[in-house]
Amino acid sequence: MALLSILHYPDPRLHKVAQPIDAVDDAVRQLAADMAETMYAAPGVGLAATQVDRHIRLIVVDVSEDKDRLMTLINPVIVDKDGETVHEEGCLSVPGIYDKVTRAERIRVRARHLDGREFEMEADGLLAVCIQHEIDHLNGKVFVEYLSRLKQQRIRAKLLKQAKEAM
Ligand code: K1U
Ligand code: ZN
Repeated sequence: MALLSILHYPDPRLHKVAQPIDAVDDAVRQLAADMAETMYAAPGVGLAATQVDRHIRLIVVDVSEDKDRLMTLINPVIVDKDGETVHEEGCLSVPGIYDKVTRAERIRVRARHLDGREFEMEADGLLAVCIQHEIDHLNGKVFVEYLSRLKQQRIRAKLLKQAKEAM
């Protein structure tokens, strides 16, 4: 397995729309394993392939306390949603920035397992928030885009300054 490097906002590659996965092969399984390792090491509770510069529809999520409930979702689609919840979000691609985002409270998701089988699941709480956040990544959307234009400008300037200082 390998640790992958994570793109940081405002990298334009974070806005690419990911392509559906036609066949779940060894390359996809390897990428999923590397993404899980990268998510746990960060540490984070989710990661989308977009964030590691792979533009295919693959996400990994684990919101459990003991980090023993890894979920890998291929071609995830929200087929039903209801309610509204406001949750403080973070993002491994926007380090050090946390802010409140309004999303659906409960979702029903259709996806494929790593063995190619299709499944549906229901989610609420942090799991629902995290899956919506990761699917946004696959659609080229970063959570800061839910914030005001002024906040987005400040975040962009702060992260560009940090990136310059790290060079
Ligand atoms: O997509 C990502 O960048 C991962 C992101 C997922 C997420 C977190 C919170 C709300 C919505 C989506 C993160 O994992 S940020 C880090 C984080 O939340 C965390 C880190 C360590 C322990 C617990 C949480
Ligand atoms: Zn994120």
